[in-house]
Amino acid sequence: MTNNKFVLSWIEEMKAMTQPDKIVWIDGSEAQAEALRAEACSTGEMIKLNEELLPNCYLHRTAVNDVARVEGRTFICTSKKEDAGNINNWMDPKECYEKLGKLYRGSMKGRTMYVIPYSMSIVGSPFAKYGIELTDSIYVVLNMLIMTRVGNDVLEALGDSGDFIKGLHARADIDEENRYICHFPEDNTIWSVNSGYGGNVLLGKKCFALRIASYIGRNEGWMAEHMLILGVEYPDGETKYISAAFPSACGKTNLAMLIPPEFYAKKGYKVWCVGDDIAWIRVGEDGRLWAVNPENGFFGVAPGTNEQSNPNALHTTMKDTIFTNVVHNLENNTVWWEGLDKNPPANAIDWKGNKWDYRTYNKADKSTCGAHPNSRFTAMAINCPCISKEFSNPAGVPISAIVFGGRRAKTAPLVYQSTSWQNGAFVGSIMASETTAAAAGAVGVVRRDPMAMRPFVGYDMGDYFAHWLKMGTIIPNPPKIFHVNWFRTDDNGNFIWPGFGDNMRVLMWILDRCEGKVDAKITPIGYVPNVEDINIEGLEGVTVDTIKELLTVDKASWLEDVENIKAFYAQVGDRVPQAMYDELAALEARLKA
Ligand code: OXD
Ligand code: MN
Repeated sequence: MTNNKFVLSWIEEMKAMTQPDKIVWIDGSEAQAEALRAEACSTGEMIKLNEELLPNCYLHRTAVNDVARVEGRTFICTSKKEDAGNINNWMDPKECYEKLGKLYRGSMKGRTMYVIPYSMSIVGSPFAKYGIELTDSIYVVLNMLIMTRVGNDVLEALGDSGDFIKGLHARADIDEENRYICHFPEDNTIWSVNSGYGGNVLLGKKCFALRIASYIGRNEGWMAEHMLILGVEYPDGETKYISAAFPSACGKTNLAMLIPPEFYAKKGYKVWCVGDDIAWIRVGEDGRLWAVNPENGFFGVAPGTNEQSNPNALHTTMKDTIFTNVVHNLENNTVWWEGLDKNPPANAIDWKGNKWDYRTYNKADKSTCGAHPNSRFTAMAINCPCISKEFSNPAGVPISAIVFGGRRAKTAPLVYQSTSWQNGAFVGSIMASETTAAAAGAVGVVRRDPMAMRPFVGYDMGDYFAHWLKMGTIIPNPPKIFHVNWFRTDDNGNFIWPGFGDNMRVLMWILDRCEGKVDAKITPIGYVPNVEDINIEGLEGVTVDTIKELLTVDKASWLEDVENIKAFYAQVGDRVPQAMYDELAALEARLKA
């Protein structure tokens, strides 16, 4: 497959440690993928679904103790602890290699090691970075074939170079106590052991495209961000692009695939999805920021996805998809999940592989769900009805606006605009989400999640803030930075804003601001829309008064937040740039004025 001595000697070393019976190189061909699917079905690792209703679709169940990313067992292994920072777990690289080496030793005996050469971004493009993942899981191979660009052309593009990310994954015993997801940014290496769950084992995604890439991006002067990218096409055919960061479980995939409200659709507006999770962003020759989605597919949360919430995602999953931990509908050999429709199958198997009686389902008790709340679909981006024609453009798309968002019951207004790049980076650094509380109206616990990157920055968070500030000095024509909150609630705990497709109304204000087409009101936190500038035409139940309520800036709750931010900055530690403290002090002063 290759004569690259860096690749071959590393594989030899990993082989000696893990001792597989054989090694199979993944070439990206359909014939090989088909043979692997058949093999996975023969062992029960995957179940082939109804070929007529869901062509080329499969179901997989993980172990019951292995259903999500494990932040507590995720480590950044830099030689100096302070380079990983206080927010990350750290392990000494030498100690980590030794510890995990013991877990890997002989773990592939009787098994096959698959070698997956893959590219994040278009092979050969200026954004492209290459990786090789070694794994003993066919499920991982088949997911990587959807999520990344895999095959011989990657090896050709790599040539003799040693510049690739070395990923090793072994299922071992799926032992929770010995599960580790470890990153060695100084060695371009990722080691994952004792898990089979996507976020821990599809090493191109969170591990490479965010944690390792954020480290590389800092050194090389670009950004790897936890952002969707979407394009809004105007009736005259021009398209403007927005990238947006939200913490996990805030509806990123839904926003990325938004269906315009009828009011806009009738006029000819369209929304196109470039990416739903990760953006790699560079300064282009024209001085603007340009972004690509380095992935090739979507690893989306299934529950709650339906014809109303996200028809585009649902249609994307109708073929060539791997479903993980959803309900197996035995009536027609298809799949089901909570929130898909109101017809749970009568004859079904739940995500744990047990017979499931939907009548035992109780919304308040997650353990009665048929599909795991974090069950997933792995689907091809090109199967998405609203995939952007720029999805495969190696140059990426120019970004007009960066949007940050969180889930805040009271504090953040529907939308506000920062006053500069530095102020916008500050707005990103104070991003937060509240856990949804059980009692109606009660406000949950605030988790600060800067730029939605808390679990994904591959180095010190303070240095990451500094990188954002530094980027501001090298972008001649920077995008404007905004913050949105779709989740404000009334006194009874009900969401005030309808969300979903109607979020486009807010995006249009954002784009109008970028064009200088609309005025705004300055407040202590930044620019807020004039009430009449959020278009509510055709929106039932939302009045000018509703918008007024959604746009209020409550100084008392912001001052409370300021205290929480101070505590968080202190936790991040002494590398938080002075400019961020200056922004915080200025915010406090404006709130108190
Ligand atoms: C994801 C996440 O899976 O952010 O994308 O958790
Ligand atoms: Mn994500």
